[in-house]
Amino acid sequence: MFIDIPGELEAALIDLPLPTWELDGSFLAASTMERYRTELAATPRFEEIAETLRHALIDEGGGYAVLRLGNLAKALGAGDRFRRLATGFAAEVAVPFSPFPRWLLWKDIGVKVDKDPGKSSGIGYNAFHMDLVNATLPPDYTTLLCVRPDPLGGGLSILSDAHAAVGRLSEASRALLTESAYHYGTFFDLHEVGEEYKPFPILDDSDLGEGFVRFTAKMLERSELGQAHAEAARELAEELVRGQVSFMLQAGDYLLVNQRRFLHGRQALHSGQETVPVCDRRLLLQLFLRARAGDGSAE
Ligand SMILES: O=C(O)CCC(=O)C(=O)O
Ligand SMILES: [Fe+2]
Repeated sequence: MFIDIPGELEAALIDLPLPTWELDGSFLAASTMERYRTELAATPRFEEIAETLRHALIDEGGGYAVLRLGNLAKALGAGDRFRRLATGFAAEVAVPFSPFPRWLLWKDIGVKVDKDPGKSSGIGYNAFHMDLVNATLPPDYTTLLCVRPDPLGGGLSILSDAHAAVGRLSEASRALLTESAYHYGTFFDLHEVGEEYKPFPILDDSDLGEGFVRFTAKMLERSELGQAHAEAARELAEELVRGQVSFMLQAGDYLLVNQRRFLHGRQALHSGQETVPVCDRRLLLQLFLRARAGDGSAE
């Protein structure tokens, strides 16, 4: 679901004087959200675009959206003014927050040639996953703002409807996925995402098409799992790939993913990243969102 910004709205947003945001603990401050909302609501057709965005993320069959902010990025650069606008759009969906004390809201995802290639900021295939999978309360939304795509042309984003993939599995596999037999990764100094969840079930008792499918295909390679449980997880990974959509994020594209509906990942970057100067490499900015109580997507 790609959402274009009408020209009249772009023009108004380029001139909009959004102030620096403030934080309240790990969350965007309510006063900032109110201020942004007031300023944004006065621009032409903003409410309509915000409503389209919410529908794309929450409605039946939906679960992700790409807001095309490329013209705004071109006009404003990728600095604070542009980030404030993206933060304003995000706050229309849910409450922006940072689980990592090190990062104030937006976290850089650059390209590191010597990192585990399959992990965030690695150069390889980043397999289907949800972010913060091993937290009892993962972010309801994960969002990625593309500052620069891979100049060599790799790095397609991949998305897959998690509940649809689960629906294609056998009863027996689904039953295995409801058992607390899975674990992945470490958990250290994370805020507002609950406790470490270890071991965890991939599915809640009854997968009614809602709730998290707590899955990361990275566990298949990196966690010791029992054979039957690993096999069921592998089947889920295969179904996710079977149902995937892929597209290239362009500069200024803002991908928002409802983590209760869709899992995400990324194809490998193009070979030869070590020849690209660090300042020209692919760069995304990541921001997490917490659903507002009672908006239908919270538990
Ligand atoms: O690089 C990407 O496009 C996705 C990165 C990602 O999913 C992550 O870092 O959690
Ligand atoms: Fe991710």
